[in-house]
Amino acid sequence: MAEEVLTLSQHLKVSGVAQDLRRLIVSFAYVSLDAQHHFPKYLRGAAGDKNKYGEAVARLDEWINGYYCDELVKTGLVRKIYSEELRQPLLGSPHAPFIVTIDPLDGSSNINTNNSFGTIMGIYRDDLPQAGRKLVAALYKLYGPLNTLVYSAGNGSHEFVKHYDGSGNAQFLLLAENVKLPVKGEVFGVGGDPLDWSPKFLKFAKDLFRVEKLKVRYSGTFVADFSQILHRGGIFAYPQTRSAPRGKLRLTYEAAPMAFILEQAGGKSWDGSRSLLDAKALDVDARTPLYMGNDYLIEKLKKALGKRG
Ligand code: FBP
Repeated sequence: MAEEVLTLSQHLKVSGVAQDLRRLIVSFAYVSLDAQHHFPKYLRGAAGDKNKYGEAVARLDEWINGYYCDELVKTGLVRKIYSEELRQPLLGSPHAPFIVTIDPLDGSSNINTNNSFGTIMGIYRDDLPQAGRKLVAALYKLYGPLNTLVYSAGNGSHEFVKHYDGSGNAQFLLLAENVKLPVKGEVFGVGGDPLDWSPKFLKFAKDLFRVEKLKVRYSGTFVADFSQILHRGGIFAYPQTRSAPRGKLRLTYEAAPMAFILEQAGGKSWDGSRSLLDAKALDVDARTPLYMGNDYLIEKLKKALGKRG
């Protein structure tokens, strides 16, 4: 399989992605492969401090953030990094071409249970605040049974899997090019407490079983649940609730990059008023209600909530 399949570097080149952007994506991809060898040392326990949201920080959260930020700065391609784990953006090379947003470890609650978790990265040329439509690329890394990476540079969304080449070196080989959501959705996952959802949303969710005959797939890791939708179609939501009117997931670090990848795969995203790619937050840590999936299901949701936008 290794001979005739494109590597990530080759795919970026034949896709005509700009050289500086190719170098950044490839650098991150291989750093993310190397990072995994270090995980076991940081699996157990909390780092002891709290992050900017007052949440206990897992040791792996802290280590991955430090490792990725250091390696991204070393590329010389990044002038600023906004990280979910950093109180202030990290400054890199002043004249470098890119601004990076990163959720270094998405799915922290799944570390100790050895369930899938991942990393989400957004890449801009202009500084924030920006709407997600200004992304030049987005990618996510999924540490699951397979070690995969999905990227889009506005040229469709493409999935790569870690594999060893003839010389025993880890490579990212093309697994699925220009992935598109299946026309008919099969699965759905919704976060938050159902008893805290709005009555209209609760009725919509019941219809996903009753009318749409979808199956529940919810793991507690956004990138893993997103991967279900990307491959099987359906809808993922972390809705606004009475106790959390802005939902849980964060616009800059999680929603915008994943909405970029999703819309390149033919899916639609929504925040309750607009596409998540059109939402803009002055507060880089702002949370957002998040709905992502097949267009017909997002349209059905808008109707169920009595919204048009
Ligand atoms: P972290 O960034 O702290 O991991 O929180 C994000 C997240 O883990 C998402 O990956 C996931 O979709 C959601 O929280 C799960 O939330 P809940 O535990 O409330 O179901």
